[in-house]
Amino acid sequence: MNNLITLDEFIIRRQKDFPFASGELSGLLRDIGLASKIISREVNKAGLADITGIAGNENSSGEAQQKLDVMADNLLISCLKNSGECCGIASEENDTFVPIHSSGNAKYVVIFDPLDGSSNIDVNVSIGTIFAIYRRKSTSAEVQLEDFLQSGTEQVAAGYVLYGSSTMLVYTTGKGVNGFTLDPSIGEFCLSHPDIKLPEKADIYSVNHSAYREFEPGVKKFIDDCIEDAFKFRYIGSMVADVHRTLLKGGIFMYPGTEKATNGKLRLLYECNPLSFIVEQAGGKASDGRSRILEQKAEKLHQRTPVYIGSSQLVEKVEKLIQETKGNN
Ligand code: AHM
Ligand code: MG
Repeated sequence: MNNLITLDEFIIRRQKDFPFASGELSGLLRDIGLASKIISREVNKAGLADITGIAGNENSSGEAQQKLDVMADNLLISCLKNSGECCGIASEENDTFVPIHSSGNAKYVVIFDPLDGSSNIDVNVSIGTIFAIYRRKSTSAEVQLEDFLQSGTEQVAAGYVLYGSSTMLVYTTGKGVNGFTLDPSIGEFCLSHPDIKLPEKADIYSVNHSAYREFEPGVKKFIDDCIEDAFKFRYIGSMVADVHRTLLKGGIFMYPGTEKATNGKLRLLYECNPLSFIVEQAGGKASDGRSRILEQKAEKLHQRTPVYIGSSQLVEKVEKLIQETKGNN
């Protein structure tokens, strides 16, 4: 118990890092922490829902049972609406952004993927919540699209919550990366991974191999070299879990484009920008194969991008191979 630091306590201590902070950002981070504890509770009983629920779409209390990703989305939206610190949100689950009218002069917008890796829910494999916080740009009464279409370098804070063998919240405000593990017995996130640094050691690669034939030549060559060098191959299929492993053990996670889907699958605003901010803050790199993810221009909310993220030397190597083999087939 001696050195136990809870997430809330840590956030308050860190507020002093920002001389003119009004406490709004701290409040927002605490609200996201609270929402994620509730999501964690629901995720942990996912398998029970079918046992304890009654036929149809209702549970034993007569409430409609929701799919977990919809539940997580609604929960985050209502926590952020109630917080008073956020003037608008955009969620991967929704087509467009939602202005929050009740928030007076709140200056932040939050962009999130409520439950990433959702195809893993039914098979009891790790999933996660990803979030990014930006300062509002527009001055009109209501938030505008431009407030959400900011480049990743403008992020004020970003983080993720991993619902795995334990629940962890990892976040950055641009001054390093810290990780907290949920202690369910006291219901608190406790600092467990202070000042995370992505290891230089880089002998793990992570990619959906089934699309190999459709990758561009530089990416194929990179994968061939990984195999040649006897790298370990790991792929969970939940970006949060794959990036979390990369953050702690080193290596590279990739979701390249293909001929049919030139920009791959993953979303710039909801997934790639926040995770890139974290990885860079931990000493790693994140690229779209040509340039830095965080400098990409956001043109629409659900924009996709190829992504190569992890240990600097591997990201640089794949960028170089892509460059060298451009135009080859
Ligand atoms: P989702 O937002 O629908 O859950 O999809 C995103 C997920 C990522 O977590 C993961 O990296 C990727 O999809 C896996 O895709 P694939 O099944 O094509 O390998
Ligand atoms: Mg997602």
